[in-house]
Amino acid sequence: MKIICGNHTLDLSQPVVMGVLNTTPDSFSDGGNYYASGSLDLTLALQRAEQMLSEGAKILDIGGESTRPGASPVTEQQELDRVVPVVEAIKANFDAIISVDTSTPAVMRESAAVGAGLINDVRALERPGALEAAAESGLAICLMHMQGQPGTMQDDPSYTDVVEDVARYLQKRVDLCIDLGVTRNRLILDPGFGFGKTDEHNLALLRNLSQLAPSDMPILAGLSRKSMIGRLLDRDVDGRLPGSLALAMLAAQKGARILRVHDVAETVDVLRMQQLVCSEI
Ligand code: 7PM
Repeated sequence: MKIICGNHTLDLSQPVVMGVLNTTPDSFSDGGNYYASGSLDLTLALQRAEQMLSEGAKILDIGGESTRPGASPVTEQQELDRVVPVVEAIKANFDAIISVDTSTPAVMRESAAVGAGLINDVRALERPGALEAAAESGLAICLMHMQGQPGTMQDDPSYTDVVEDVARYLQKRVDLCIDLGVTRNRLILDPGFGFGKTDEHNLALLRNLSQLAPSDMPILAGLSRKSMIGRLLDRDVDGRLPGSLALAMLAAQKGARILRVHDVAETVDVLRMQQLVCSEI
């Protein structure tokens, strides 16, 4: 399985790691805060990028909007100011596939213009103009399922059948992309763990992961440090590495081809070990 990311081609015959690099000033979960005295410090962001790449990340995911409940909404200009310089700097220094975690058409366009390879949209291109911007970019696109809006999505998540509902939604978003000329080999699908889901919903999605996408489309799983681990194991965010690694391995076993994680070196080791054991069937 291969995915076209603008000028790059991403080989997904084995699962790969996407490392998270948040550029929001209030970000806590990637351990990074690239704001020194209020302004974005590109040198710090580049150091983190270099570290994740040396640890084996194949993709870096750059985000400028916090989807945390209660996070302050970001304006288009703020998001552009946070994301585009980081994409540009990483592109200038490293040969990496750069993903932009955005729902904003202008951020998609400007990021594509400075060398991004993938658009990672937690709103699956639902914002006005996003489908068109992503389609025209020529980049790979990750379509993620979310029920509700970030601020309130965890209030009372409800589904008829979570696996069927999420699969049907993703298929509808795929169809819209194809209608706009996006080729199938640019699309990645993601159930959106934790985005409008109870722990039982998340577990059902993980158990049935391969049912969520057509067999020619890669699945991305983002489970790293998520609050479901906190609740299921009673761990605060600093104690979620073992749970995250277990879930990364289980997701890979269930067919995930991209693991979105904060702890790159540890996850790469786990996936290598799994590959060594499981390739000898
Ligand atoms: C607060 C709430 C902080 C949620 C951080 C998060 C995913 C993603 C995120 C995912 C894809 C986090 C999330 N999660 N993109 N962006 N899939 N495609 O825990 O699961 O990192 S942000």
